[in-house]
Amino acid sequence: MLDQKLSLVLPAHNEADNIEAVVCRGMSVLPKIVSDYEIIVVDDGSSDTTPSIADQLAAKHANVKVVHHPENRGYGAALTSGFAKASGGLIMFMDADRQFDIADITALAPYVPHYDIIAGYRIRRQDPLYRKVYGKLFGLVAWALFGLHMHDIDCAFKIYRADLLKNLTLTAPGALINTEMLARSTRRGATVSQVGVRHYPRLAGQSSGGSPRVVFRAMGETVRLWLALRKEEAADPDVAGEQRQQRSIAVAGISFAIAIIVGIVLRLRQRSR
Ligand SMILES: Nc1nc2c(ncn2[C@@H]2O[C@H](COP(=O)(O)OP(=O)(O)O)[C@@H](O)[C@H]2O)c(=O)[nH]1
Ligand SMILES: [Mg+2]
Repeated sequence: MLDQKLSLVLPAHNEADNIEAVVCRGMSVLPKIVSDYEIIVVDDGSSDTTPSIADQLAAKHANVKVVHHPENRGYGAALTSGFAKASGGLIMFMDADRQFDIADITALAPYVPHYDIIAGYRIRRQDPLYRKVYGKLFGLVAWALFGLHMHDIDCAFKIYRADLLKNLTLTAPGALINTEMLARSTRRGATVSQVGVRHYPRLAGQSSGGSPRVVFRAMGETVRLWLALRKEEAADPDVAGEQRQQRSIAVAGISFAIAIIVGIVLRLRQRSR
């Protein structure tokens, strides 16, 4: 049992068939792991009944809170809104689509006192093959451009120390948020532990993580983040260290080549439909 308050942030976009089960599971598991907790559902402009289900859960349970975005703003923007509302000393986030089981927090909890970030990685990712390929390519880009060595950078099952997270300036409105959080944290010297977690197929609702809109947006966000961090590092060399400063144009070239490959795969998939 951790003697801390944990804020669990659940970004939700059209998760009417999942959100209640995810919140209820959180309410049954978290009291066994932490001394206090809250669950923050971020409804990101859902067009189904997610907003009213979330409101009902919050009305019934004092530990459940809801943030509504009147319009869909994206995964990163939803996480950022949830973090702003969080009052715990630990902030965790997890997808609200039942592809993770909050019970796996038991695997992460022992590392909490020793690390700033405990990042889950999906032991056997239950997504189509092309999603796994994108995941590996993005992992390579994140290593090349931001020096991150992650098994599964976008795994939505992570615990951060709240004081670290709340002091980061997060700008990515979409899927790149995970990379941005890790890149900005590790530049401040944050320590990361990686722990395997289970992953389940999506049984209800629609996956949007591999949609062309999300993927292309993430590419744009990657370039913007790379430029922004380079600028920040140039203004404050202490933050980065020389190694990152001198990351070569060749590495950027490899990353753009990967981006082009992903673009071609997307095109071919669209055509084959
Ligand atoms: N805030 C926000 N969350 C989203 C959006 N699209 C999906 N999500 C949520 O992000 C999580 C993962 O989404 P999903 O589509 O399953 O992505 P995948 O698991 O990578 O295929 C789920 O909790 C979704 O409800 C979006 O546009 N905005
Ligand atoms: Mg999913």
